Amino acid sequence: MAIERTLSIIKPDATKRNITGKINAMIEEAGLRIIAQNLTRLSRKQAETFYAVHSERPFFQDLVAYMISEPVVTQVLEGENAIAAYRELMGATDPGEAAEGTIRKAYGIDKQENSLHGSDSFENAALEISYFFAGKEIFS
Ligand code: IDP
Ligand code: MG
Repeated sequence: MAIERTLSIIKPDATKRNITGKINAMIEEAGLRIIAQNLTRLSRKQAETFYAVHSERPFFQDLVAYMISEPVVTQVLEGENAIAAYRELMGATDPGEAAEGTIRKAYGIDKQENSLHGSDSFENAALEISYFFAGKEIFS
């Protein structure tokens, strides 16, 4: 088993409802360590660049507007197989389809306001961590 790092974002629906601590508790209970964390409000440009892979999708403009509507918490998580482990802990994109015990099942509102982002591959984890944490302190 490899120790990996992944990029997590606690999204605006969760910061707005004041449940970032509850989400962090589930992350820590699952054995992932929060080794960097920052509360920030994304600019439109940052959100568009971060989600550029979805720029042709019909929900893209709504997604960007949502992502900049409130602050987000950006995090680097570390642990065994952290990338896949966090995707599993998050649950399905649509909280209505998310498994019991997942964070999206517990706290997600709908397919857009689903409380979390997690990197989906080793390559994207490295890119996304450098996008938000280049030059910033990361602990491990
Ligand atoms: P993921 O976050 O589970 O990796 P993606 O398919 O990569 O899901 O989509 C990125 C984000 O775009 C989702 O987390 C969600 O906020 C939003 N999104 C995805 N599909 C839809 C949709 O059909 N309607 C509205 N928003 C969506
Ligand atoms: Mg994705």
